Amino acid sequence: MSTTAASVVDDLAGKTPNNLDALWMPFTANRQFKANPRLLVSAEGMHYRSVDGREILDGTAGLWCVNAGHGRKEIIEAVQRQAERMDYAPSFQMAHPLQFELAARLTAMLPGDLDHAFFTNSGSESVDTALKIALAYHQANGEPGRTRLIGRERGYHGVGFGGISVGGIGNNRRQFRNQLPEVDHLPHTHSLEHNAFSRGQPEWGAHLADSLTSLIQLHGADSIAAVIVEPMAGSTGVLIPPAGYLRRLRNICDQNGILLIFDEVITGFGRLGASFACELFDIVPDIVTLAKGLTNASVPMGGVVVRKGIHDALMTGPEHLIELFHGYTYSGHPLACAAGLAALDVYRQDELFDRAADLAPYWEEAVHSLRDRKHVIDLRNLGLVAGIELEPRPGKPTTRAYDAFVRCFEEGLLVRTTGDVIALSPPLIVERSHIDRMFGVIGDTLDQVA
Ligand code: PXG
Repeated sequence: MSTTAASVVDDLAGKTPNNLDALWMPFTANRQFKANPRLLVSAEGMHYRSVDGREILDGTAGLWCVNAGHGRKEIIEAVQRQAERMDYAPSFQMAHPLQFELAARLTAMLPGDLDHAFFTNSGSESVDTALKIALAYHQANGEPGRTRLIGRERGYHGVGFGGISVGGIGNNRRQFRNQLPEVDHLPHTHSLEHNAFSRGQPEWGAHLADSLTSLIQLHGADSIAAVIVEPMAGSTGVLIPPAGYLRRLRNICDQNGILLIFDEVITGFGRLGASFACELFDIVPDIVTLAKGLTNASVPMGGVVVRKGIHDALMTGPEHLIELFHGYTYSGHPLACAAGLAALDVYRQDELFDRAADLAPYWEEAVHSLRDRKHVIDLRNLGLVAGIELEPRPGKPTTRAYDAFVRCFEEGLLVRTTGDVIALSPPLIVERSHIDRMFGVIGDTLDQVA
């Protein structure tokens, strides 16, 4: 029997490979994982199937990205069709039609004059691109001294050097040490003392945005290029912005000529029950970074959307010269664009962003039903996101949440943990019955975990 290259996909779909050694896995305890691997081999709708044939309910939309659920036929067909028509087109000084169409449709979804999209292949690349655009903008705008970048403690902006510099997660920085020099951080907004068990946006904490004023006093407004925040911090363990906080940041940035970047890699595409966080909070940032849900995660893709004024400030000088010395081989890759166009269609046709908003109250009740379960010290929710914070084991932080994650997986539920927080972010097609099952499994698991 002749084997085709494609049959490799089928051959490997049902077994654990003999050699796990050659692969160095990202953000994974490699040795621990390989001693007891968890392999997923197929996915449809709300479920994965594991290599041992078990159905796993997806409580995390993969990694916050499969917003329309798995295996969407519309997306598969679009990618297949494009793969057959044209695999790749050069992205520098050449183009193909799909990328213009996707840029037009994407920018039409964003508020205000967020009118121009630059494509990347990941959230990390989107963040580094956004930071570079901010710097280039100020230079073009006659303020080359604006070079400082402000992030936030506990922020996650991917793993590029720009992203870890403005990011505020110690572990992601410590091993590498050498980072962008002119960076400072706002305080994070998490407070168990004031906000534990809040529903939706906590009341306390808008004043924390005023720390930006202190940083402006410290460094001088004319040295600061941009502030970058996740409108809702996901990776660090689901920190919901206090009511009024983002508005204050916007105002302070406006008063001081500082660009505001919303990193919407997680919050984009319906996650919070609105198209984007900027729509939900009615705030127009200057730059938005995207990835994940842009293609429903079917093909890697990211994007940066900027306001007209930023774009136009760079579209100056002789027309034969490149305006921004930045880009990727795979910027606007044809397969990614096909996937993106199809994903946007699916979101619209299935009205998934409204669906997330409609389900959010039920979700909130389910989240807070865990209040009296063992180890729970906080519950947080917004849209279809939840954070369940556990009391750390004395001297062994993160191990309790990790044990809960492994047990949930054994019970057929995929959750995500970060530190001692269990984070949930299901596909937006989730049904009430799935929600009941998720919180049932988690509640029982917490009672069993030591
Ligand atoms: N910005 C934000 C806000 C993110 O959440 C990135 C940038 C980087 O994206 P890429 O595509 O380069 O990974 C992210 C990524 C988790 C988790 O479980 C979160 C992310 C990635 C993997 C896991 O919290 N966010």
